[in-house]
Amino acid sequence: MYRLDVQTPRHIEYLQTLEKNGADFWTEIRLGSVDVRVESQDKLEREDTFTKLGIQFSVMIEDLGNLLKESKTWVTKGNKNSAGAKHSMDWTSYHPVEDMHDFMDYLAETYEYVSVSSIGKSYEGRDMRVLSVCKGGCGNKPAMWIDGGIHAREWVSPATVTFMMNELIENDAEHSDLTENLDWYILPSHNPDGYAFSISDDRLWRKTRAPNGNSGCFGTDANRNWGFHWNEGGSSDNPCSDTFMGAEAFSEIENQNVRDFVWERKDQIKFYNTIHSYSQYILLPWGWGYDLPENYAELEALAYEAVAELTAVHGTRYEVGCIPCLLYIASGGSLDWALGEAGIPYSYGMELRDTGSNGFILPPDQIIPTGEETWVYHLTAARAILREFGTQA
Ligand code: 0X9
Ligand code: ZN
Repeated sequence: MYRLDVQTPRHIEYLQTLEKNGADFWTEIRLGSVDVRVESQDKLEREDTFTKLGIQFSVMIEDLGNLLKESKTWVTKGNKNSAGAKHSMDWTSYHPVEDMHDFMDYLAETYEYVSVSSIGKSYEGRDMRVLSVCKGGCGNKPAMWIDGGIHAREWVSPATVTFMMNELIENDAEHSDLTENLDWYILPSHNPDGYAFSISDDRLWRKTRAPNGNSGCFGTDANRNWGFHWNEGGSSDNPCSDTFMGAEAFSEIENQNVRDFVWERKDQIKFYNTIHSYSQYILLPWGWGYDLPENYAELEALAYEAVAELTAVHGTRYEVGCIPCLLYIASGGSLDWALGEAGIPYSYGMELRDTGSNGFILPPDQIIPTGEETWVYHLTAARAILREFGTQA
């Protein structure tokens, strides 16, 4: 994996040619920092071209092949380590979505204020399950929405989301104001088919898994498929591209399922966070362009407050900013829809660890520290939501 410093339109043109010829980019092609995978047999030739074109480069991951091989040993399936264990989830390895669902079932069986519901099935027929955490019944308090795994290969996202479920509920006594005064809706896997495929076949798979007509290519980028300013830039109409927007807005059943669940609760939900990796960014709307929403200052203030607490946990630094300010234009993203269509005021995206040393292939010993700091981010955000929308005396 190379990290390139892209400076001119000529650089961009060259990289676009590489992409057309099948090169795997881990970021969009844009001015600034771009991460790209190079096959080892092409190494010298590529470096030569980078130098000729004046593209500065550094090696981000020396031996990705080896890291990918190693990452096959990072998944545990249905293994209840200790006798009498109630579920097989842990945060020292990655798990298939079935283990996450068992864990959610365990929480729902154990705590009367926790329930699990299926919001529909994925294209391949997997359940999409949301955990609802509502003391005294759902629907009477301001609510928090968290989802993970909209992009299949970003494994630390569902791992972190389930870590936070555990913290929110099993350690409720330490922060019971959060469940007394708020409802929580948590979806660990927005794209269970893609996630399963990234475990079984292609560790770097990003999209959903529905076939795209007779193109021979599969999957839509579920974070380019939402119906607010859909197809307004930063997405592709090529069904083989990793940022394929879909044949139309909400073509993906997974997106329809999430849309319908959130829409029904749109007046209740005040905070929406869709969790990705990597880069250590808090992403603010809009993704479709450089315009800023009218509540941008409030969005930014809450993010900075919560990031300060996140950083205090393990020293991890995050940047806060609008999507094109930090990354690139990306239309059809879920957080744009959450604010622009559903009217959820505090709508964010988050790119978890790291900044590129492992990228998407984050070693499992980083799940717990990532979970701990991301939890504190949400704890702080939740208290800010309570300050503004809470009704308790
Ligand atoms: O490109 C994306 O979808 C996100 N980055 S990632 O590397 N995780 O794929 C950025 C999301 C920008 N968010 C929205 N447009 N909503
Ligand atoms: Zn992502």
